[in-house]
Amino acid sequence: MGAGARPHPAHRAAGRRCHVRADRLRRLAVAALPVHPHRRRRERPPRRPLPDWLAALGRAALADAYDDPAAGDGYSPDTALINFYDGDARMGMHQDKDERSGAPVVSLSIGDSCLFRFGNTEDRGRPYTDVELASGDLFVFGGPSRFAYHGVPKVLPGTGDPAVTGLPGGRLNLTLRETGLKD
Ligand SMILES: O=C(O)CCC(=O)C(=O)O
Repeated sequence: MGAGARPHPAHRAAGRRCHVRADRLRRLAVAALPVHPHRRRRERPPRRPLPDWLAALGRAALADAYDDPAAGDGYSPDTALINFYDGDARMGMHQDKDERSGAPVVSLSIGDSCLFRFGNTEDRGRPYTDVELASGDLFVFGGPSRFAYHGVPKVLPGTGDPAVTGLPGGRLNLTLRETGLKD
């Protein structure tokens, strides 16, 4: 996966981070933009299958994060959850527990950087690690960190490059998940 692929040492035993190339980012930003994060359920269009190239990106992220070409084998995400953060947006500490599978969650950042808080599996408090996620960073929640509490205390406005992402401002986060849901 290109420059920045080596996970930060702080995340070797916890979540794992790597980086995605700029041309992929533009493709993802364009694909993601029509989805409004606050659209009410009854207004949602029917679910469409996750594009193969996006699932392949998830598999490549696992192989990269674990330094193991086989780590993505069998990973079959069926859902991409997309969050848009404007300059003031935050996300509180929470665990991702809705999926029926314990398969890893692969999280991709596009646009403005953010402060990402990666915690423990017991509660929302310390110990946690704060890490800046920039556009193109992939963060993998797998193994013992799959159900770690995490959140986004702050977005860093003006840190993204619209020429690369096509996003005029704000931050998009896209998480790949195996939900096992059919529709
Ligand atoms: O925006 C992020 O990096 C985290 C998103 C998240 O925690 C979630 O969708 O559950």
